[in-house]
Amino acid sequence: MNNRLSVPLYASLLSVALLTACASGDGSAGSGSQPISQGAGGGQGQTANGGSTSVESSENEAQENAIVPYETSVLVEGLNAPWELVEVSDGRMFVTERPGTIRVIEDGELLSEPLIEFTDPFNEEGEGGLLGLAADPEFEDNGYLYAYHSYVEGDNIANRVLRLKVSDGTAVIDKELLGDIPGGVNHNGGRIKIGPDNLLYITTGERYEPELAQDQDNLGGKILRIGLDGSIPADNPWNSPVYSMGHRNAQGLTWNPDNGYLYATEHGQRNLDEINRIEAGANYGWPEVEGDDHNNSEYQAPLAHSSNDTWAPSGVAYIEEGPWAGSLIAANLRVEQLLKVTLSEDGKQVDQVEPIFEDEWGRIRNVTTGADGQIYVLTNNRDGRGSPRDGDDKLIVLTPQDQAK
Ligand SMILES: [Ca+2]
Repeated sequence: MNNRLSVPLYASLLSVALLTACASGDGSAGSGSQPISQGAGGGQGQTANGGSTSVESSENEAQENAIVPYETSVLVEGLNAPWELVEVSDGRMFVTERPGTIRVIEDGELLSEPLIEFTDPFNEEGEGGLLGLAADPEFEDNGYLYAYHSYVEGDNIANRVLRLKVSDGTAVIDKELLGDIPGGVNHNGGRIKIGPDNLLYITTGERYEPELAQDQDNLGGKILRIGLDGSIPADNPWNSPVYSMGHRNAQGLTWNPDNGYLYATEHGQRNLDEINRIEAGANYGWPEVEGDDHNNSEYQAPLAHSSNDTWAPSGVAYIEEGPWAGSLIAANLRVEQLLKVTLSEDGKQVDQVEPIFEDEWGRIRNVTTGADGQIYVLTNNRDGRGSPRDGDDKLIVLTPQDQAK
């Protein structure tokens, strides 16, 4: 189980012809281990001589890192394509299942009764359905959750962000905060998280219409930011919900709470999956640029990308405590692993990426953090692209070895 690997990295200046449209960023083809490349891309405006640096992990480092410093255990089995997990102040966990239910975990038990089951106009097709979930910082007092789901609107699929109100063991839809987000069978984005500024950040996809990502006025292919009441923050860059643009299908968001840096994962077209640091008003390039094309000064380069390989990254968590503190851990779907992303000290670059738990649990949808340095992992073998095994899908808990009993 403890098969943490360290793979040599190299900075790459890529000129990869990307002529083949893929089935989806979620990746439906077979898996396999692969070398990991890192784009050493820095900030906006980087030039062809933008100071790329090579990073190589030595054999010695690989040896030192050979043990995963966590104990793993399965907390819950029998989830159906879970997408997001949030823990609230009373100790309950709420888990979204893509087919349209929010499940409740109480005292380590998955309750049979869902918190809410979404109905018409709810839509679950392809990658769409019930995706992101966030709990209000004042949940204990107001019972508010925020959810992102696909729905049918006329002949089209769209996505929307709802505020839910929880009372005891059930929830009702309280208010639609933002609707008409472009949706489709695939590329619906769907991660929602509340930032350190108490505002709601939302990833959206371009539903296979790449030009949407470069249309500043369209909500597709973006990272959005709205108030918890649905309002548009006064300091948003374009007087709209749009916070950053040029994204293909970002599905992971996380902050370093110490410096406020926001990181996002994004599915590339066929490869070139990205880890980006998100800044207000920046353009991350899709579909004009993928990976770290240093020959442009217009688009923000990723901190790291998968080069010719695929990660298919979905949820990501900044680890605040425990053995991996200061790193990002990303869920990978197609390559069926976690990706440990070591950030530079200033948080503006990626020093190393390493696959962890390769081929251990199948497709991984999400990673979140819990108390005492624990890390929660959601598998996704029942999402239509995986091979479900006994007990799938699972909530797996990683507990730091010095905390494990
Ligand atoms: Ca990009």
